[in-house]
Amino acid sequence: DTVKAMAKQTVALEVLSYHATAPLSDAMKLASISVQSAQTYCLYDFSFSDFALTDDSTLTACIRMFLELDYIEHFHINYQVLCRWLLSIKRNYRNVTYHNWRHAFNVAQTMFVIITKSQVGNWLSECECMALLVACLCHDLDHRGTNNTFQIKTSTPIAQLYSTSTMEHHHFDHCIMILNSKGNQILANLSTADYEQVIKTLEHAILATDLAVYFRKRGDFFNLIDNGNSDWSNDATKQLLEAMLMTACDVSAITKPWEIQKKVAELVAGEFFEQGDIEKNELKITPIDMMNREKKDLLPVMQVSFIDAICMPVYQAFAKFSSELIPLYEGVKSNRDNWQKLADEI
Ligand code: 5BB
Ligand code: ZN
Repeated sequence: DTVKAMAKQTVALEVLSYHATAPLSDAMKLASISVQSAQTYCLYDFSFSDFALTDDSTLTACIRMFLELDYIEHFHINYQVLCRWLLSIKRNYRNVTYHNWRHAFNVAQTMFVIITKSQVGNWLSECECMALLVACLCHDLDHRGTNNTFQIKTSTPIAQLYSTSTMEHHHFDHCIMILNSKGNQILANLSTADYEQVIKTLEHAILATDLAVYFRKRGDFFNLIDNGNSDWSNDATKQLLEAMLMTACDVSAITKPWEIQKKVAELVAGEFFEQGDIEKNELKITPIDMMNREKKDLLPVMQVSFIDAICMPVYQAFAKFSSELIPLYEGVKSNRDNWQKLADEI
């Protein structure tokens, strides 16, 4: 209808004024840089962190992941196109405190360890695994540092387009736009069938990063795990597995060594407080505690509830799914202890 058409036009104009793919010259420069070994970047470690890496190293580390998984050969990806696509993805993340390129990069690294160390590859095809890695890199594209509730409350053009999973639909649209941009088409040499499978997986994987979708789906996943399901080969169970993998990777900062978890939690809190500031100063409403700077002492208590309500169940399920994934569960338990100790001090 007319309202939707106008909203679509507004989003398109906004995107045009902000979005740009990377220049070819940058891609040529990146393509000439040598890519270090996976060990050098610690790519196979659950305790990986991006903190010590330069921006260029985050890009070469991504190339290393594609090389290790043999996707460049297998999917006939032109090396310079991969470089340009990665540069474009990076520049289509905004300079927000948490939902920026570094977050997407870390999420992708967790997916990389899971794909390489667990038996998900027994159940998911090469196409599906590559789609999951690409989905991680793209899943928060063009995030503005404000959540779905905020889009709805302030009726942004994106909220007029999508009333549920608002930002996630936008992240997917943005992902498709970059994949279709000249010089950025990493999927150009796939067969039609493979291309369709990758796009379908990408869409449901990115949409699955909406917390509401996780809550809707997780009961079925936990039931399958608890009943000792050992066959993930049908479409419905595969899709469920993929969705849960996206959540496990998205919130994986919660599984990291304490020093890393502490720093990331500060970034998450920082972004929430910035939304709270807008709500207070511009919308003249009282933000919820999580977004209220004046309630920042509640951080440890909130992290404990976040862990109990959202994180622990998903990592517990994955620990049962594959013993190789127990370290994620151990990590979240250890961080829970640390946050609980801090909570007890208040
Ligand atoms: C999360 C859901 N929300 C609608 C209400 C609040 N909760 S919460 O109580 O679990 C909560 C989570 C409260 C505070 C939090 O952070 C304070 C700094 C968090 C929290 N969320 N903490 C984290 O370390 C992380 Br990471 C996150 C994730 C933020 C992005 C949400 C995407 C979820 C995808 C499944
Ligand atoms: Zn995310």
